[in-house]
Amino acid sequence: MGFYRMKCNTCIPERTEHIYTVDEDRRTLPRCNAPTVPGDLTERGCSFAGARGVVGGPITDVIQMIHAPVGCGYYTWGTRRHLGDLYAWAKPGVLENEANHRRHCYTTAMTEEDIIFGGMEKLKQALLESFRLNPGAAGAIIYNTCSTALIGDDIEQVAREVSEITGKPVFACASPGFCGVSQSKGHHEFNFQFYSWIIEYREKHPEVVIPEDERTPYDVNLIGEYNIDWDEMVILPLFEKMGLKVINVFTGNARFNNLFRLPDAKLNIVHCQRSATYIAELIRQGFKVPYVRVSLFGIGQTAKALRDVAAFYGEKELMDKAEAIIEEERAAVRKALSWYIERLSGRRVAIYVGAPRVWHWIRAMEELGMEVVAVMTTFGHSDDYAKINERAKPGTLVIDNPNEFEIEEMIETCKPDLFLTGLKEKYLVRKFGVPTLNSHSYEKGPYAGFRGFVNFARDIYQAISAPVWRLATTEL
Ligand code: CFM
Repeated sequence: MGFYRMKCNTCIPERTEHIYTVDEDRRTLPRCNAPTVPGDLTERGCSFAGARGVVGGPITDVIQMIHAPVGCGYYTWGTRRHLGDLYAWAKPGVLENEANHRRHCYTTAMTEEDIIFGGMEKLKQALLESFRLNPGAAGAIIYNTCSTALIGDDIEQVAREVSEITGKPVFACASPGFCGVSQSKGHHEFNFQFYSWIIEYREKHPEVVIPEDERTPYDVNLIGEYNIDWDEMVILPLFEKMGLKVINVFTGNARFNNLFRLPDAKLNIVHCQRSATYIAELIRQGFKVPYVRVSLFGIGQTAKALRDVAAFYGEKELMDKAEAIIEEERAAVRKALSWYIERLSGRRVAIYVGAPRVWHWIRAMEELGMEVVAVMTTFGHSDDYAKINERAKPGTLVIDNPNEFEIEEMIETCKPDLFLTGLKEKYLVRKFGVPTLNSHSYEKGPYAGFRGFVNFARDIYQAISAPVWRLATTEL
C-alpha cells in the first residue's frame, strides 16, 4: 500500500492513512469521509454549508431562510456562486441575482432569548414578512443550523403552516452543521429530503406533473450542475443543439416550481457526481429514469459526454449530431488552445478542491500539456479516490482533507508551478511564490465545455506568467 508519512505529521500520526502516492496497481484508497482528527485544523465546511451553500442556494426564485443566529445567515450572503437570470421581484430591471441572492440575506437572527424560549414563532413571522416584501417569490426553503436543531424547533411544522397561509410551497431542509463530518453530508441530506418532499407535493398537487402528452423522449435533466460563473451558458447549448430539451437543472439557475418536474424527464445527466448522484439514483429507483455520468471539463471529456448521451439513445441522427457539434466546437477552440498549450506544456500543477473537480480536471490539465503532481480533496469519498486512481499517474501525491502544514510540505516536495485551489489557501501558497487560480467560483469563467476551456487555459496562463512571480526569490 502506498501510504505516505509526511514530515509534518509527527504530531498527528493518524493523518498517515489519509495520504498516499498512487501506485502501479492503483488500488490504494485513503481513510476518507471520516471525522477530522481533533487538533487538525482542516478547511472543511459544515453540513449546513453543503445543503445551503452548494445544493439549495442556486435555486433562483425562492426565499432562502436561515433559521439560525445571524452568523450562519451572514455566511451565506454575498457569494459569487448563485448566479441567476431572473429579474428582481421587488425592483424591476435589477438582475435577481444581484437583488436577491447577493444583496439580501434572510435569517431569523436567533438571539439568546429565542434559544431559551424557542424560535418557531419568530421563524413563521420572518417567513411571512419575507413573502410580504417579495410577493413574486415562488416559495421558500427553510434551513436550520446547529443551534435551532439542538433546541428542537420543528421547521417542518412551520413550513406547513406558512405554506397554508401563503399558498406557496415551503421546503424545510434539516441539515445542521453537526449532522456529518463535512459539507458532503449536507449535499446528501438536501438530496434525500428534497426528493421526498417533491414526491409528497406531486401527490397533493398533480397539476405540477408534466402531462404525459407534453413529454418527449428527449426531455432531460442536468443534475449536479450549479452554474458556477455561468457554466450553463456553454453547457446547455451543447445538449440543446443535439435536439435534447433540458427541462431542469438541479440546481443551477433553477426555478422552484419547475423542480417538481424532475421525475418527468427521460434521462438524467449527472455532472457533479458527489453532490447529486443521490437524487439521480432516487429518481431511477422511484421512476425508472436512468442516468449517465459525465465530465464536462476539457475537450476529450466534454466530447465523451456528448457521445455517451447520444449512445444512450442509440439513434443515428443524434449520434451524427453529437459528432458534428464536437467537430464544430473543436474547430472553434483549436487555435486558441494550441497557443496556450505551447506555453503551458511541461508545467507542474497541483489540484485541491472539494472532490469531483479534482478528477474532472486531471485529464483536462494533461490536455494542456501540464503535469499533475499532487491532488487533494476536502471531502472525497472512496469512489472519488477510485476515480483519482484511474486518472492520476503513478507517483502522484494524494492527500485527503489536507491541513495547512501538509499543503506547505506538498509545495516543498512536489514543487508545482500552479496550484488550482480556493480562497482559503491562496495567501499561504502565494507567499511561497506559487500562483493560484480560484478553482471553486473561478476567475473569469465559464470554464466548462469546449469554449469554457479556453477561458480556463487563459486564466492559467495569466496566473503563471504574471510578472510578479519573477520577484519571488525566496528559496523554500
Ligand atoms: Fe460538486 Fe461543485 Fe465539487 Fe461540490 Fe464544492 Fe464547487 Fe468543489 Mo467548491 S458541488 S463537490 S461542494 S463539483 S463548491 S461547484 S468547487 S468544493 S469539487
